[in-house]
Amino acid sequence: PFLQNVFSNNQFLHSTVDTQFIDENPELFNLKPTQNRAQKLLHYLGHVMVNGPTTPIPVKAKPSSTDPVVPSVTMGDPPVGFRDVLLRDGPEGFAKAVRAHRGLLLMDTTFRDAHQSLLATRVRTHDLKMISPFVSHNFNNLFSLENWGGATFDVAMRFLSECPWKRLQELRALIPNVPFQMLLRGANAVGYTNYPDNAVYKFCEVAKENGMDIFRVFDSLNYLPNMLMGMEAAGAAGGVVEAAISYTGDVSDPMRQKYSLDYYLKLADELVKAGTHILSIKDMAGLLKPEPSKLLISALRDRFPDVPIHVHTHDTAGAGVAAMLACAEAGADVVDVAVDSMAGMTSQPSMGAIVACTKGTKYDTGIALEKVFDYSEYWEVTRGLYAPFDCTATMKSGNADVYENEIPGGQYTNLHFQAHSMGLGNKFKEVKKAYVEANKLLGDLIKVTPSSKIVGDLAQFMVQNNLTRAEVEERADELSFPQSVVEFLQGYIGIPHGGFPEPFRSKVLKSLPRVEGRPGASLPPMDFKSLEEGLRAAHGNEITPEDVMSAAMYPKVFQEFKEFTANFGPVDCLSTRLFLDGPKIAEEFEVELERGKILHIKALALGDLNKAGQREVFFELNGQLRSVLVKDTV
Ligand code: 3PY
Ligand code: ZN
Repeated sequence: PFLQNVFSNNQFLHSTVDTQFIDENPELFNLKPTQNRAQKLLHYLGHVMVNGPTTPIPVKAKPSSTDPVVPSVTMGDPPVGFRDVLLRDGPEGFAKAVRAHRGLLLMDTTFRDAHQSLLATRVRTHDLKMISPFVSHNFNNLFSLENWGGATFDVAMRFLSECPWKRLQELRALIPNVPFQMLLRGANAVGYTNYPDNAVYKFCEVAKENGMDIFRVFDSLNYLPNMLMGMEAAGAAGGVVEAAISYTGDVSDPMRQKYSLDYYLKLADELVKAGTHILSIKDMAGLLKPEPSKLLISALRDRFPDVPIHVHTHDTAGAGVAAMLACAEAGADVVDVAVDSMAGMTSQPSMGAIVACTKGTKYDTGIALEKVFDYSEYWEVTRGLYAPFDCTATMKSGNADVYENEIPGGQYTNLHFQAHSMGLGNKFKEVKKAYVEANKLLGDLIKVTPSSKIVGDLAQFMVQNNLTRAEVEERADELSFPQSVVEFLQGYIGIPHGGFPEPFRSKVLKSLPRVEGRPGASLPPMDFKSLEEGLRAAHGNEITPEDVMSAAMYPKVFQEFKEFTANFGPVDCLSTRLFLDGPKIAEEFEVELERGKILHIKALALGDLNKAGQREVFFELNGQLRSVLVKDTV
């Protein structure tokens, strides 16, 4: 924002003001030197040229050198979409319109879950913005675009050095007609632990103000009190509440009855009774085959004829398209897809496949297949820029073993990658087996962030220490379990369906305290005022309400992000190739700092190593010679 200091405040400059005016407006003396964004970016680029990228690179692969081409977009305003309905009729009217819609509706996950599952959540705002006008003009028939929440919030700051709120604001400005959807981890908001209730309420309020429309609220144990709190927070903010039941097991298997059809229907009853606008089934591991899809969705359809049903899945086994078609036939209103080149494996099923398979039927999506091809081509080339993070470096196909291990999409990719990067490709099987055993030890949990991480931590602990399930059970009182496991047993994320496993719990916890009931209920409220004051003291007066929320969710990550940008400037303005790889010598390029403010940069030369272990890197910036001194740490 424009600084209203004594050199710029109109009232101060042009009228006689008294000392009271000065007293009441302390920002008049906010005299920080003008930020030299250009020089900071040169510092960043020089740093990348000398030392490589600042973000950790898991795969030994370079970003592709082919730059994506954005398909052309017609001039003028984008066509009317479901967001126009939402703005006009509010959440209830929107839900009615969705239910009344003929044909199958789609949510596009390309901007969130698809890259969280395939590219370690690394897709940058820069590449999302480029294709946004095309989405707005050609995909106005979407139910929603999932573009926020889940892991994106943390990763944006931690690994991409960009502000998640700015992403939301910029996408909102470019896509006014398609509802935006986010994944809210209930009482865990966009983090991994329970936050005080007022933090979740405030988070939803600020998200809604910044353009978020639909809040998919889940709890990793389907723990109803946590879910209700998240739903109330989203509803109080004026958002569309989409309560999501996390799905595990197999409702069509008589041998797997802990999570039976009846279990899901009873939970759905509670969520509908609590007033959810949309009811969602969140199949985070991709366990819904066509048969259980039919059973579950048709039972929900019969029970709640007026509530829109939205199904989420992952294509890990390769049966995602078949399952989503079965859901549509059983009465689902909306299913989740990702654009073809970002679909499949641990991501969502392919948009093009669903659009093609339903074409001309009563489930026709109304989406033009040629536009899907254009969209997919953009993402295919863009995906090449993220080669250093792409799971296909090691993962070559889907795997139906997910029906046994029930590992959620994103975690499946992570565990696969970890095993392979340690040169232990054949260990993945062992990790998956241990995951199954760890899940049994913990009483057969719903597994999704953060409960999936707890099961994963226990599995890793078992592999590392070469322990079987029987040995863990036997020696539970003497082993030092991972902290996440202990805290889970203490009740810090809620109570699992069927209660805690005994005698395992008592043996592990001994006299450690146990949380009674909903964890957030016993947390003291967050003091936003003092948090904001602390942030102003640390980072200056330009702290926004959005920054306060970032710090509330991730205090340390936010601080490091602020320090990074104070040093290296707005790196989100750089193209992804420049961000990850830096420019080549003699390369000329432009960087748009803000609308109309463009830097012309040429990388000239890398100097020799000096005695202090530094190199001078030479650039031309808007025709003038500039250099930066960078410590060579390679
Ligand atoms: C998340 O919590 O980030 C998820 O995607 C869960 O499926
Ligand atoms: Zn998912």
